[in-house]
Amino acid sequence: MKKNIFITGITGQDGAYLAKYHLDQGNNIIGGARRNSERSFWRLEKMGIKDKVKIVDFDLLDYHNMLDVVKNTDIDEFYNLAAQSFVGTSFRQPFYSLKCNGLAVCELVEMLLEHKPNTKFYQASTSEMFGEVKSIPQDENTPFNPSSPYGIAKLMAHNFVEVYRKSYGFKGYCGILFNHESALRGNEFVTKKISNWVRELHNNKGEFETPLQLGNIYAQRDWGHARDYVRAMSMMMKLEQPNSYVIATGQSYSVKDFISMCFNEIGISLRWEGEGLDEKGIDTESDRIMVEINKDYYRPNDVEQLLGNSLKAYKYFKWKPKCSIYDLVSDLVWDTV
Ligand code: NAP
Ligand code: G4F
Repeated sequence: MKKNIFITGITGQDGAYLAKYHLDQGNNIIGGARRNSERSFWRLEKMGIKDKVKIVDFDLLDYHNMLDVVKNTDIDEFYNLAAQSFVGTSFRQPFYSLKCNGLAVCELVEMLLEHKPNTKFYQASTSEMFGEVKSIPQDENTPFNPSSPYGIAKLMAHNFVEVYRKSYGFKGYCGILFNHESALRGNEFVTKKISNWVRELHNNKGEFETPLQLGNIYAQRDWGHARDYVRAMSMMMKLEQPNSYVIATGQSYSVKDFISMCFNEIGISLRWEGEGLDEKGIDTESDRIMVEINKDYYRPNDVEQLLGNSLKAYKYFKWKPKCSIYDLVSDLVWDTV
């Protein structure tokens, strides 16, 4: 039967992939988008689905707007993907991030429980909640230890959903998703920043003005493809019992590894020289400096290593990723959705 799917953050990376996934399943999509001076639907357009989704006004920071949407919309599955999603910004705008990613989610949960208790709710939780990790790999039993305002806010929302699930039977599902990327990723995230630079280098036949500038290239991430991860969201929402699940590939690479993979994709191999702020990535063939370290891109605090174990998701709904890290690098460098 056709379901009514509501997606907050429909203009974001996951919003676009999730909308496409549900449209392919024959469902109706209603997307929540906030007012901007120029609302951009480029991701939905790039996916070829802009005209297939209904857009309504939705802002996490407007209580009455959220209440109006919850009370007056017929919704089977509600996916809360909206957030201030950039960890770096959360250090500069901590209270905005706490409100958007934490408090507003608690308000939303409360109003759904009161007005639409049969609606299933998905919360976009994150591996950033593990922060300074207590064990490797991380699974649903690993203690949370956030190390950014973003992580603190997301943990607040996550805990709230879990407590409401246990206390009131709230139908809240949490996906603890590790980093996932695609050609629809925002340009400020490290994978997109690297792959954009590399693609331009290729398109400009090797010419560039300034080497690629990056911060902590020793951070390690478990990077998957957004297409695989939205499938996991929908699969967990099909289960009768709500629960929380880690979604990850089980493989971790450093930012430095990722840089080399992107350059390899256009036939350039790098060698590394120097240490700390003086470290540089150099084209082995031409000896030109391609990558430099820039202290402006360091954060006050960083999550050093993320590696997820998603065996629980496999056990309960047979999810595992289809895309390899090489598929992901290729989609990013060649801008393919
Ligand atoms: P994204 O591309 O940055 O999209 C975020 C979306 O939230 C955008 O549609 C944005 O709208 C919207 N938004 C921001 N503030 C809002 C507000 N006050 N009211 C309503 N909408 C607002 O992020 P994503 O990568 O798709 O991630 C989706 C969700 O998963 C986020 O909650 C993120 O924190 C979480 N998550 C992501 C990852 C990952 O690796 N991608 C991993 C774990 C968890 P505008 O277009 O108007 O800015
Ligand atoms: O791409 P990033 O900005 O992603 P980050 O901080 O891991 O957060 C993403 O994943 C989370 C899941 O764990 C999501 F919840 C969150 O919404 C977001 O999608 O940075 C990755 C790593 C960091 O260690 C950062 O310090 O790359 C390092 N890095 C090094 N140079 C850089 C840069 N990050 C960015 N964005 N830009 C740089 O120049």
